[in-house]
Formats: sequence, structure tokens, C-alpha cells
Amino acid sequence: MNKIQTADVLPKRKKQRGMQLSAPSNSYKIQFNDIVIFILERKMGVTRRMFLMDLARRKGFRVENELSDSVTHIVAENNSCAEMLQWLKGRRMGDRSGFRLLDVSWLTACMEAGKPVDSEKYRLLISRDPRENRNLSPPRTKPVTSQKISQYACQRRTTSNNYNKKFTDAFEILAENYEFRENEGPCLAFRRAASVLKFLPFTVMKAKDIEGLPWMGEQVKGVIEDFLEEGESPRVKTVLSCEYYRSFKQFTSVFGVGLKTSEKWYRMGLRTLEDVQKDKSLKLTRMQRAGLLHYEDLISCVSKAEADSIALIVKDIVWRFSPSALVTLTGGFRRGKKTGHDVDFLITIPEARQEEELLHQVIDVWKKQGLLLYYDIIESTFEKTKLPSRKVDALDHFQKCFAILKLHKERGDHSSSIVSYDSTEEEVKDWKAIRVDLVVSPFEQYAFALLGWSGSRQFARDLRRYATHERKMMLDNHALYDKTKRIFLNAVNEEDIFAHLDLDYIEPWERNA
Ligand code: DCT
Ligand code: MG
Repeated sequence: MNKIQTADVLPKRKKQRGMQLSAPSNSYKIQFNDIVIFILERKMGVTRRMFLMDLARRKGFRVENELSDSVTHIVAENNSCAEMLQWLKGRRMGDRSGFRLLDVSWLTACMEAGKPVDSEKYRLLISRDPRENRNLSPPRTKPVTSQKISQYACQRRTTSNNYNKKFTDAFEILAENYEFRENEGPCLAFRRAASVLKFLPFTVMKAKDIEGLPWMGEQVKGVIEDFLEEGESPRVKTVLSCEYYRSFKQFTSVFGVGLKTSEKWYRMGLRTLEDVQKDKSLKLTRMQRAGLLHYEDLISCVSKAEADSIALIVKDIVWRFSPSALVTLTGGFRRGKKTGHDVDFLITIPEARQEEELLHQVIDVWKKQGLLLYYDIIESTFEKTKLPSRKVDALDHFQKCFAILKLHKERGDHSSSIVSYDSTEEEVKDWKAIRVDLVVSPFEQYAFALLGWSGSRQFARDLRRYATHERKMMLDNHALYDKTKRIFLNAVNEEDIFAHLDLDYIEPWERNA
């Protein structure tokens, strides 16, 4: 076996940027002979693969350029097990008994530890997502209603197939109305009921269908019965025509406007966004000004294709500064949603400790490139020893950036709108403003941050409620604390957190509660 290996020649682009990567001629001593790594370029890209190969070699790992029989560990990023098997099949390497298929987080954990870590937790598993591999997932045959349905969303598998949209949309309107009036009880009741109906694998057709379901209180039943008998809900109609609700709905649809500002505006006699725009005496925050300026773009949904384009932009820039960083698309898109109101990312740097700098570096480049329409960096206030928050909706303490990015439309996309500046000049607007959230977590908190930021909000709330009431534990986006044993429980991935809570693992696309 080769004891000395030579690093690949780095691409010119990287070197020109002055990256501090080792010189191409460097050779490194192999320290861990039992492991032979191959890193898949697919979805990772040449530059990042090169960087990771070089890094692993510097740390004493044997990394092969080509896939061969000697490889023991195949590392991939953003590839599912099904995709990997397909890829291997194309290389006539379909039998995966000879090597382990691992997520890139195994490699980064090794880099962090400076030695091989147990790879079991990082194995790519055969997915149960029916969209991913239809042949591998057995259909769920047992009728759901014959089983007892848990009151906790984290014990239900809720995909984005909602058979009861008619009801859940109505509940959301009623819940929102209570939220605007700061009446928490009934607001929560309608949200919990909506979450249960989203889980049902059939459409509610008669009153008997909701018998025995959790969270079906009198008010909820009333609305369902109205729909079943009249095809609509008078209560919902009343809310929709109510001036208070309509004003709050408009006001809160602006980025940067919450309940407090909406109340103030309403008290001042403002009723519509036109009123707000016209009132020159209003003191708007920078965020609200940006929200109003890009209002039309921001209220139109972000598509998955747009989210993917943003992901490329984010990864490109993050990896330029921290090539070993893990960048994960979180929020609704991680749950398989096809549209969203923003694009959420979680970033962590396994080995280096330059976390605080990264967001600033990213922002500086975007500013120079003219990509930033708005940004606000909130610095981290995270403390390792702090107990998880008791408040279900408490904000986390990670460093983050709320931004609006300019996403240029592809050539050939004819949906560009014409913006007229005066009667003679017309300019084509070839970009769309997109809300982007970037969250940076320390590596040890990554699994907790990922679970929290993947949502849904209702799912995450119920996980915390479950931890508190069923397990005497405290969970938030940073940590899990066992109150009985008085210890923090560590987790390298989301599966660990579910296991600590003694819950069956729920995949991200089953968290659309
Ligand atoms: N979240 C959090 N702390 C915050 C904001 C959000 O833990 N301060 C969690 C809740 C869900 C997840 O992060 C993503 O938040 P949203 O983008 O608001 O929700 P979404 O599910 O991505 O929905 P949308 O598709 O509308 O963006
Ligand atoms: Mg989101």
C-alpha cells in the first residue's frame, strides 16, 4: 500500500483567489491504513471535492482519485442512497457490500476529530420517501383511523399531500385572526386541529370521520360541520370581510412588519398598504422600507427552482471562504415543499473556528457584486452552558443574516416584467427579489439547529412539548437537556435526537404538520 500520496493539482481559479490551500506538490503520510476513501464529485463540484480530498490527505487519510475495488468508504454530499446506488450501477459497482456509502458529514467529523470516527451514524440509508424510490417503499396499508392518533405532531408522519386543504385553509384564517387579536388559546387550538387534518390520508366527508381524533374541540367541530352541511363556513366569511383582519393581513405581509407595527398603524387610522405608502410622516425601519420596495416580488412565492438557484449562489460563496463548510437548505424546501416564502440555509464549519467571520465575508462579496437588496446580520449570543429555553417560540441565539437577494432570471425566461421609469423610457427588470435566511451554528449544535430550522413550526413546537411533558427533557434549537439526569445529551444528527426522546425517526418530508 502506498504510504505517501500526492495531492491533486488545484484548479487555477482557486489559486488566483489566494486561497490558503496547500501547494500541489505536497505529499502526506498515510496514518489510517484501514480506510480508503473515494469522494463523489456528483452534486459536490470539482473545487470542493479537490479541497476535501486535500484536507483529508493532510490529516493522514488515504483518498483515491478513482473508484476502485480498494475503496472502503464512499463519501457523497446531497446525494440520496437511491441516487448513489444508481450512480454505482452505471459504473458496474452495484454491489455495495464492499464499501460504505456515507454522507459528507462523516468526513467532516473525521476532520474535526483528526482521526476516523465511527461511520455507522453517517451511512446513507435507503429512503422511505416514495417520490425517491417507488420500488423500495412498501405502501402504507393499515387504515390510519383504526390506530390511535397521537396528539403530538412529532408522532405523526405528515407529508405535503393534504387531503383536507379546504378545512386547513379555513382553520389557518381563523387562527391568524386570533393571532392578530393576541388571543393565543383558540389560535393554537385551530393550528393543532389543522395539523391533525393535514395528517389524515383521506378527505373528511362526514362528522363521523373526525371522531376520536385529537384536538377536535367544539369550535373546530362547528366549522367542520358548517363545511359539511353548507359547503362553506359563515365564521370564516365573517373574518375575511372584517376590516381589522384585512388590514392586519396586509400589514403583516410586509417583510419587517409584525403585530406591534400593525397595531400602531391601525390605531393611527391606516387600513391598507396604500395608506401606509402615502403617509410620509411614518418612520419605517430599514427592513420595512426594503419590504415595501420589493413587496410584489416578496409576496409571490419562491419556487423550488429559484431556491436551488439561490442554493448554488450561497454554496459557491460560502465554499470560497470555508471549503469544508456544510451548507444545508432547510425550512419548507427541505420538507419537500414546492414553494416557500423564503429560502432558509443552515451553515456550519466542522473544523475551523472562523465561524463569526464567514457571514461578513459572504455579505461583503455580495455587496460588491450588487446582489444584496437588504441585509441584517445578527451576531451570536449562544452560550454552551445555557439550558434550553422553556418558551416554545423562543428565538435561537445563533448568528444569522436576514437578507433580500437579487436573483437574476435565466436568459430565455420571458416572465421579466417591464418597469417604466417615465413615459419614454422602459427598462426590463430581469431579476426577482428573494428573501434568504442564513443561520450559522457551531458544529456541535448542528443537529439541533437543523431539526429546528427544518420545521414545520408546528412540528418543532410539538417536539419541544413532547420533550417537556413526556420525557422530562428540554429541547430547543441549540440543545437537549435531560432534567432527571441533569445532563446535556449530544447529537451528531437528527436521528440521535429522536432516539434520545425515544421517538421513531420522522423524515423531513414527513414533518409537514
Ligand atoms: N424557525 C426558527 N427560528 C426562527 C425562524 C424560523 O426556528 N427565528 C424555524 C421554524 C420553521 C423553519 O425555521 C423555517 O421557517 P420559515 O421559513 O418561517 O418556515 P417554512 O416552513 O420554511 O415556510 P415557508 O415555506 O413559508 O418559508
Ligand atoms: Mg422558509
